[in-house]
Amino acid sequence: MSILQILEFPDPRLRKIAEPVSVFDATLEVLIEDMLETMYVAEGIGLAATQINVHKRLLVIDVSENKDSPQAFINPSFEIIEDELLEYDEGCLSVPGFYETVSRPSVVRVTAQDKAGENFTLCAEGILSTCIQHEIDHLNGKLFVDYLSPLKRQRIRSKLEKEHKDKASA
Ligand code: GNR
Ligand code: NI
Repeated sequence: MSILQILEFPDPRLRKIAEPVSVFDATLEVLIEDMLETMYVAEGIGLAATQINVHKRLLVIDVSENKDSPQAFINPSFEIIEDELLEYDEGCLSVPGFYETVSRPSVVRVTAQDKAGENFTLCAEGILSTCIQHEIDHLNGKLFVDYLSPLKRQRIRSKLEKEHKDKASA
């Protein structure tokens, strides 16, 4: 298994729109395993393929306490079930060190394929709902900072750009 490098805001590759997965083979299974390992090492609860510079519609999630419930969603989509909004303090492995409140629909019905290409659907609420919506945003080139004010987003951008510059010259 391999740990993959996670792109960081404002990397323009995070803005690419991912393409549907059409081949369900051993290569896809390896990619899922590598994404899960990368997510666990980074201590995230989700990871979208876009974040590791693979522009395919694929994401992994584990919102369990014991980190023993990995889930992969391929070609995922969702429908809003409950118009009520849930506020959550969101973070992102591609925006390290920043947490801001984002409101999203509280309950969604998610439809996706598993690694064998079988369709499944589930109803998500709470952190699972927030996380799946956050990950599907990544597949569409969207980041949680896009929901913040331009001023907040610019501050985050400047700080991360400085960190990247400092790291590059260290
Ligand atoms: O690890 C993560 N935590 C998190 C917390 C609140 C809302 C969304 C997330 S997802 C994030 C991992 C990540 O960046 N996934 O794209
Ligand atoms: Ni993220």
